[in-house]
Amino acid sequence: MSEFLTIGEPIALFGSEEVDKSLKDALHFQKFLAGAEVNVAVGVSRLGHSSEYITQVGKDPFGEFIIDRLHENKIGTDYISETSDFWTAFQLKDRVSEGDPSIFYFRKGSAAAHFEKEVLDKIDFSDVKMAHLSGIFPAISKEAQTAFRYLIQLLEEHKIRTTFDPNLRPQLWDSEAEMVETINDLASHAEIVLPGINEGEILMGSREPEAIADFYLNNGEATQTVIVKLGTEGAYVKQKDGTSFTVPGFKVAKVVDTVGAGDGFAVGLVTALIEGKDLKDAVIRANAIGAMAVQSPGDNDGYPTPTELEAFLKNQKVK
Ligand code: KDG
Repeated sequence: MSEFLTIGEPIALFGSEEVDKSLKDALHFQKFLAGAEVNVAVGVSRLGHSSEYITQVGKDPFGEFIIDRLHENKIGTDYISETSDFWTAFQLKDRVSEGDPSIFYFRKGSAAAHFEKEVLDKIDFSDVKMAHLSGIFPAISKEAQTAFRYLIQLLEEHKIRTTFDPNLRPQLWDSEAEMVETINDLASHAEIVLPGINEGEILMGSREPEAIADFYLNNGEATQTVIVKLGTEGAYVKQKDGTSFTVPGFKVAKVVDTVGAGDGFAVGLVTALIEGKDLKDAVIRANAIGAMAVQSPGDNDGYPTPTELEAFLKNQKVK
């Protein structure tokens, strides 16, 4: 079975090809595979590790497009169910010359939102070394959240190492209070928590990396390491034993699209840990893939092969 697994909602993404045009006015779009967790599976697989992606798609052209892209990326589809009753999600993303693009989702009541937890009973955990979870899937519906919590239980039973990215998406939650309470509860089950510096303000009222890390280190017994993503500045790491360090980010010549950088960060971290690298080297790789990700228009098409990663690490300077 696979070394890596994740669960999420896959999305057919239409990325505008017209810089600084609103989604209303843009006429030309390119279609990509997207979805935070599937991005991670793509990156892990591109670096040569076997990975499985858990979800449900609709029997529709977007669902078929997603399954084809998963096969193309050699991602296992054994735990993907299909339904004729609900559509696969899609989204529009604009192209901006500065800052983060805006995104419009068509995903409410999607096929993934109706994922049934029984599929999880089929999972073979025997070779799984790491699992990546994010706060998006539990936000899309009550069924998805129930399945997500069941998966956490199974991962705990099988003693699988887990990373958790809060990935705040306020538009998917009924209220900010519900989002904060649920995300922090889910984070308490992960060995490694990966909040973004801007998420700290919402999740525990601080933009201070150490305060964010301390919050999660005291949040639950499972959490051993917190890595606060600092954007272009790199990442701050703190561990349960009190050790802490900062790993600076890499210089990026031209930012094309910031979406997918956080998922790329998770790719670097997870693959390095699967390969037995130490935490500092894992965070260097995480920063590198985050920096590579922002230089392409799709969410995950900037993620490297092993050769591309090696070349990047050899040629780049830290910021
Ligand atoms: O991290 C990238 C994601 O934001 C994008 O692929 C879409 O999954 C998505 C989401 O819910 O925002």
